[in-house]
Amino acid sequence: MCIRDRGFCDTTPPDGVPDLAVDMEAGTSVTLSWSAPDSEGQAAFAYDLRVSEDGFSYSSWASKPSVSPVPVPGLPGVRQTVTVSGLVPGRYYWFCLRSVDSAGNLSNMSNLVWSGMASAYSPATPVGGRARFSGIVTAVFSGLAYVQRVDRSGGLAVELATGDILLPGALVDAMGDVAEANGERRLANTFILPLGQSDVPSPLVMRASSVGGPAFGQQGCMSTGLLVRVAGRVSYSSSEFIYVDDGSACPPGQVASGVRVLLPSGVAAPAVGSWVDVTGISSSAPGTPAVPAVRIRDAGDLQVISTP
Ligand SMILES: [Ca+2]
Repeated sequence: MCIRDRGFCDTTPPDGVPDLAVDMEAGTSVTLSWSAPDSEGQAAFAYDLRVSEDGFSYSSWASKPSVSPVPVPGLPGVRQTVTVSGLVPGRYYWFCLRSVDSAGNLSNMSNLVWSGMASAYSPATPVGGRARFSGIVTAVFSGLAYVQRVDRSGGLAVELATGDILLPGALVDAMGDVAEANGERRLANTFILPLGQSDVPSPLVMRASSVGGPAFGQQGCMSTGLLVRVAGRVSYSSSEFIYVDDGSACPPGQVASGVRVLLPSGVAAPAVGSWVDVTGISSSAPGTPAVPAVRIRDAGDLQVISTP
């Protein structure tokens, strides 16, 4: 826009804000902060902060509601904050900040930030509740990823939306509806925010009798969703799964002693009597009730130590 001021025509917008950040989420409000942009060496004239539940583009920005009140722009570089309230728990919100100078020149969009107004997942979260789970992706199957906490204290299956591409080692913040399949919890209708890339953690070594944890009548702590490692003798073998028996007691009523290990297609089943070292996700297989199972990712997860 050209407004003549002191004899010159100002067509230079303030700089875009590159460091908009979510500082705090509390109940129905979120606190954002950013560094005040440079407007030709001066403070900008005003901010326009917008909120959206489905992201932003330059063409959609103007149709999103503005947030008010927002602070008056400070001098370039000054850190500024605003608390946005009245948000609905269980939804996620995008925020985008732009500023204008006194001639009405509108800056570029800031970086986008996302706030998931959902509580962190815990086994006490009811099915149907909205929850959030952050961690490292350890395995990706068709339409499903397994995410575990960085400290390996828990894991969760996360349904992938069409087009979601995740690699093992991805650090993610996932939010979705808590659902259950085969006795195993998962997040459905998921929104996944990638945060970076790390290494896939080492598997947690456990006895066959601990796979799945108490939710499956097993011992120990809740291990569903974790990358684990079990070793033992093959007590049952079929093209789809084997049982690995390490001498620990497993729930009765299964086809063989030990814990079930699910084989992906193309992975040959070792014969009964083989000794194996298995890495995979502590998961479950359909049944009444569902049975605990280690879900291996690929042939490299099944090491045959000896054959009969
Ligand atoms: Ca200007």
